[in-house]
Formats: sequence, C-alpha cells, structure tokens
Amino acid sequence: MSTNPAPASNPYGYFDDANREYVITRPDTPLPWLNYLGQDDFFGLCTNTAGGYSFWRDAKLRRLTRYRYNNVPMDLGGRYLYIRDAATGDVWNPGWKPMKTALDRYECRHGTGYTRITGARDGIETEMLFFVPPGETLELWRATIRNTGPVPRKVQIFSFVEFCLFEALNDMTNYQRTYSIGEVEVEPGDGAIYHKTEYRERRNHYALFGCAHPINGYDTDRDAFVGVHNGLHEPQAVLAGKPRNSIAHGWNPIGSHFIELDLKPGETREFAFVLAYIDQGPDSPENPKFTAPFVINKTKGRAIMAKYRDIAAVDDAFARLRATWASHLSAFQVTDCPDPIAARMANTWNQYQCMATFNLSRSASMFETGIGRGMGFRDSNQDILGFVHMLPDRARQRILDIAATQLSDGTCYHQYQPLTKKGNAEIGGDFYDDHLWLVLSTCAYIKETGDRAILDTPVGYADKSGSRDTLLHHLETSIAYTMKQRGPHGLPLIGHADWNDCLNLNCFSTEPNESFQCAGDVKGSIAESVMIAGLFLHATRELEALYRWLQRDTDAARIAEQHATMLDAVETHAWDGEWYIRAFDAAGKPVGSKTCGEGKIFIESQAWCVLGGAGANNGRARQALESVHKHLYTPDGIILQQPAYSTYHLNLGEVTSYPPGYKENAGIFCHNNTWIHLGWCQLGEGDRAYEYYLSICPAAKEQQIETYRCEPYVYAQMIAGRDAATPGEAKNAWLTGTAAWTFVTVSQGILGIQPTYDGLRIDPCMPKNWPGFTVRRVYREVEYIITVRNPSNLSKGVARLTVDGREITGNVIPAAPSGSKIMVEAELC
Ligand code: BGC
Ligand code: IFM
Repeated sequence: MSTNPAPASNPYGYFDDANREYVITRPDTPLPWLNYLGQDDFFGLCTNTAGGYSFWRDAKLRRLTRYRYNNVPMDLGGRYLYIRDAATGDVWNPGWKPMKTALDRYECRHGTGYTRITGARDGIETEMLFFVPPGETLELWRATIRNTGPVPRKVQIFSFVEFCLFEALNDMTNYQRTYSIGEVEVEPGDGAIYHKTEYRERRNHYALFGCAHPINGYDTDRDAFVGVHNGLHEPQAVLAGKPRNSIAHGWNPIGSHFIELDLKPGETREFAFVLAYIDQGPDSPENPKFTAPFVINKTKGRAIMAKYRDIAAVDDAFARLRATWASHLSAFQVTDCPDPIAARMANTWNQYQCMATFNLSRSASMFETGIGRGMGFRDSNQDILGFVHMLPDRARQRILDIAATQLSDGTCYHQYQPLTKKGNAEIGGDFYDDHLWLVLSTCAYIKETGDRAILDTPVGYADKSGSRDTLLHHLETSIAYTMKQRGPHGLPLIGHADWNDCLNLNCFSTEPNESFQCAGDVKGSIAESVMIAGLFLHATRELEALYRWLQRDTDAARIAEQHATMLDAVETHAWDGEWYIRAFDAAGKPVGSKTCGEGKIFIESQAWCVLGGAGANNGRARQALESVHKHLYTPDGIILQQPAYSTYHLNLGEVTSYPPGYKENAGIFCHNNTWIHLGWCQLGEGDRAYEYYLSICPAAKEQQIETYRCEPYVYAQMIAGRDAATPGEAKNAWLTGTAAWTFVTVSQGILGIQPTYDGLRIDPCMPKNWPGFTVRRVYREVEYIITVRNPSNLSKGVARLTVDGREITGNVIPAAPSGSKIMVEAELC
C-alpha cells in the first residue's frame, strides 16, 4: 500500500508521494496531526484520531458539531465509531480515541480533502474514509468493516457526533438558554437523525446525521448515551451494548446510530454515514412557513439519504474529489526536481495548505478556535498570492469581498465574518498596513489572469452604501491613505500595529488592557513603521507597473513620484548603519536599532525595504540581508528580532509580553522568513535562498520530529527561537501566511516561473548545484512545459529561452491562444 516506508528517524509516519498522502503509522503523535475536509462551503477539521468538528461557511455562526476547547486530552470529540464485540463486550475505536483500546493495526492517511483511518483489533478491521464531495454541503464517512478472522462474528457499531447548536460561541457559553432549546427528529427507517435546534424561529436550516445501513437503534440525548458522570471513553450505551433510543429535549443533542452486523469469516460490509447541512434559503417572520407545523421539511434530507444509500454514489463522489484535486494541483507541477522535499511540498502540500488558508484565513484550526477571528484583511489578501493560480475566479470574488470591507477614508476592518462578509467593529481598523495588501492581491490576480476588468468592477465602501466606486478606486484610496498618514520622518504611521500585530507603539499613556488592544490613543500618535514604508515601496512599484501596462502613463508617473518620496524618507531616516531600523515609537525613539538595548535588529524592515527596492543602488539591500544572516539566521529559520526582549516595555506593547524565543518576541515566525527568502532571490543568491527555504520547511523536520512536534506536511506559524526553553518546537500549524508566501518563493523565486502582466517570465534563482528541472504550468488557459537547464552551475540568469523551438529575446514568454500547449526551454549560462 505504501511507497515510501517510514524513516527510522520519524516513528510517526511518512510521505506517500505517489498518492499525495501523509501516512501516520501510530496514533499517539507528538500533537494531534490535523487535516481539513471540504473545499467550497462545508468544512471539517479532522485529526489523525478522527477528532474535530464541522461547519458550513463560518466556524462561528454555522457550527454543526461540537468541540470543547482546552480539553484534556486536547483532541477529544469528533467523528467516532465505537466497535463492540457482542460476544466478549470488547469495545474499541478504529481511530484509537476516545477509548484508546490498543489496536493491532492503525493507519491514518491524510490526503487532499480526505482522511482515511484504518484500525484493526482481534480480527475485525474497520476503515473510515472522511471527505466532503465537491460542491455539496455535507461530509461522507465511508465505513468498511471486515471480519479478517476464521470464525463468524457478531459486531455492534455505534456512531457518534455531538451537535453544536449552530452559533458556537453561544453554544459554549450560554447554557441557561442552550440547555433548553435543543430539538431533534428521528426517522429510524431512513437511518436519519435531524438536528433542528433554532428551526422554531428560523424555519430555514437543519443538520442531518444519517446512516445508509439499516439501523437497529439510535440515541440523540447525550446523557442517555454517554451518562451524566461518564466520558466519551466510557459511553454507557456502548458498554452495555444497548442503545436507549433516546430523543433529546434540550440539554445536549447528539447523533448516534446502532447497527448490528453478523459477519462471516472474510465478509466485508461497506456503507456510509452522512453529516449534512441543509439551508432552505432566507426566511422571515412574514414567511407563511411560520404558520406551518413545527416539523422540518425533510425533502432534501431524504433525497440525500436516498442518494448515498448506494455505495457507488459514495465512490463516485470520492472519485470526483480526487479528480478535482488533481486538476487544482495540475496548474503547477515540478518534475525532475533535484530535491524530493521541495517537490513534494511544491506539488502537493504547499498548494494544499494554500487552499486551507484561502478558505479559512486564520479562523479554525487546532490553535484557532473558530469562535475568535473570522477572515483577516491582511491575511486573506496574502493568502490569495499562493492560491490565485489554482482557482482565479474564486480569488477574484474574494478580492471584491475584502475590498468591500474598506471604509472610504482608507481604513480597513481588520477582520470580517465569512458568513455575513461584514467587518468586525470590535476589532476595528487601526492596523495601518492592512489596506496596502489589497494592492498586492489585486496585482497578483491581474498578472495571473490578464483580467483588467476587475479594476472597473464596482465595489462600495463599507461606510457608503450604494456607492459606485471601483476596485481601482480602492487601490488609489489605499495608497493615498498611507501618504496622508505619515509621521515626523515622513514614514507611515503604524497605528495599533503593522504586520507585526504585537508591535504596539502607542501603549504609552495607560496600562495595556488584558487583550493588548491599543491602550494609548492611536489618533494623534507619531509612531512610525519602516515595515509599512517598505511595503508601500513595493505596492507603489506594483501599481506603477499596472498603470504602465494599462498605458496610463500619467498615473504611473504620479505613483512613481510617491514611491520616490517614500524611498527618500527610508534612505534618509531609516538606515541604521548596517540594517534598516524597524520603527519609531510614540516618543520618536528608534525601535530595531543598534542604539536599542534589546530588539536591535528585526526581520520585517529588512525584508520589505529590500523587496520594495530600497538599498538597490547603494549596497544597503545586500548589507541588510547580510545583517539578517549574521544576527538572525539559525538552522531552524530566521529569528524575528534579536536580542529578545527580556522584560515588558509599555512603549513596545505585546511583543515584549511573550517570553523570549516565542511568537513575535524572537520566535522564528515562518511567515516573515519567506520575505527574506525572496530578498535573496532578488539578489540572485540561490544557495542562500534554498538553504533558508529548507530551514523552515516542515518536510525537512521529520528527522527532528520529537522536538518539532507539529505536522511535517504543513507549515507552522512559529518555531521557538534559540532564546526559548524549547528551541525548534513548532506551534500554530496550518493557518499561516507562510503557506502562500512560501509558494510564491518556491514557484516564482527559486523555480522562477513568474506571472507578469505581459506573460510568464522565466527567471529562476536556484542552488548552483541543481542541474535543472521541468515545470508544468497552466497559465491563462495555456499549458506550458518549461524545462530549465543549468550546465554552468549558476543560480540565476536565463541566457537562452526557446519557445516551441524558436529562440526569443528576453525572458517573458509571449501570450498564446487559450488551449494551446507550449514547450519552453531555458538555459542559465
Ligand atoms: C497574538 C499574536 C498573534 C496575533 C495574530 C495576537 O493577539 O497575541 O501573537 O501573532 O494576534 O494576529
Ligand atoms: O501579521 C500577523 C497576521 O495577521 C496574523 N498572525 C500573526 C502575524 C504577525 O503578527
């Protein structure tokens, strides 16, 4: 079954590259290792022991199943089957949890949009395949139960989910209400359990947990099934081998089916469970349905049950999922890549993670509760950079949605709810970098698609209903906002924070409150950010190039002038001698300067000044990156700043609240590492770019997995830095801007396949000892097969480019008719 057996150094699993799966071979991983189900509207978190929960569109407002936070063990509650041997009373779970009965065999395969968990004990093998069919608002659990032994067996199966009463924060906190509102309906003949809490007043949605196999009983009341004083590892109905056929009235509704199987030696049964969300569309008190009896309309639920009673329909849905992912990933595939680690990340896992960050921003993971953040303005704009090549149409819609949360003065809501698409007023918009990321995502989208019409698309401002402004107007508003909000050095004001949420330079006037929202008055403060200055330099270069492409030279020149003004401020005030200063605090004192006691040098200002074109002609760019190498680089990645802050400083804010070595206080923040990688690419240093790339690459951490602990197949936000008590330990896996930016680094920087307004540019920056590689890239509906050769052991510099055998001048491949296939050969020499 497997292609790459587990290296002895990683006792927990291995990559199966041919199947695009990560195979986990024992359940007690150093942390729960997560996968996501779903790609459009319905999502599930699924750990390697079948833990997690499901929701439709919004992890906070439309939560289907419950998950308890800060639980012990941390991963408890999920998609459970209990298997009971009727003869002996032996009970176990194929995913090991929650009973943790020893298994004779366990395997979890996390794949693209699905997880397959197989557990066997005493001659009974159970396989559970969890996935969400493309375009459907439901998840399927395909169950296979086998008697692998020599004698007939009577096996009892209990399924289990615990329903969440839809609004997850309310569900977790408002028991005085929620313990009285839960309602269900059961259709035993159909194997269907309907969860209809809130239907009374809404009449428009419900959840369904169904079993396609005939059932011999059920439970919907948690106390009846589990027992008031029992845990999920000892549900009393299961231990007794007897369902209670309970109907929940308030308290805690669950869904559990009971199935009895007589299995002959060698016999296999296959059937599915389905967990669906049924939305019947908008409703209102005027709607006549409110006068109808309080029984849900099961038409859609029954149709789902009828469809998936046929196991062939389940298999067909899974085949569609596989084909969908093969198609998504086929837009970028590298072959003959000299390093299999880069290939497996670039071809599968990095792109796959980009889908998760695109869909979920920073909302729901093992480290994000789903009841906190929604979609982040800066995060979602950056997520588009690694996703746009896969599904440009979805990226387009996302850009328009994000832009619509901007206010007409340029302010952006820092976060918005995915369900309502409305900005979160509690968090507000004092992050003075947010608006600039919209320029980057829009330009990336246009470079990918050539779709200039998006710029003229009407997008209102959140404070001006019915406005006729355009997306281009938003980009101009964003640039003007930064130009308007500058401090004494002519550098952009920082507001509450810039990309570094924890650099709060306006906390000088009062004590910080407990959540570190800005305590000082942002308005009127003079704290400035060199990182935003660098980002502005980059954004204006992008916009200028866009205007040139649109042949709007006057606008291009106007933007170029603003770029020059900011560049001048940066070079005049932000150079510290060997690197760029990070910021100026509210008293006008430098942060991230050799004059500081701690926090002398930061990553972000080096990265963005270099990427924005500062230091290009005076040697500062190279020197800034050499300083990063000297002071911040470690084999586990680049540390955010050094020396770590050892004490709390009110004038610096949350960054100094973390113990040294963690998070923004001298942790290795993988996200901002990637900008330095791109900086080295810009300077043509392929060996360095690649060494740095590997330093944070999860697939390269298998050899030190006991220290690293997080999933080796997806990036983590943070690796503890050398000042930490646990250096090398990763945290906050999955939802991080590292995914998108690393894909940009590897695809556009190292492998050098760069979308431009005029076509694909080929400009790799790779390790000198790489002989070359081939990339298949689908771009503007044309398939390119690009072979790069490096006979002279160089890092950069395409000297010869042939397109379908004809040599061309320059390194941008001219446009080709959609549907064509183009062979490209590039040689570095
Ligand atoms: C956290 C930071 C984190 C940031 C993300 C803050 O509340 O404390 O560590 O990076 O949010 O937005
Ligand atoms: O830039 C932020 C991001 O928006 C959320 N995670 C942490 C980053 C750095 O503070």
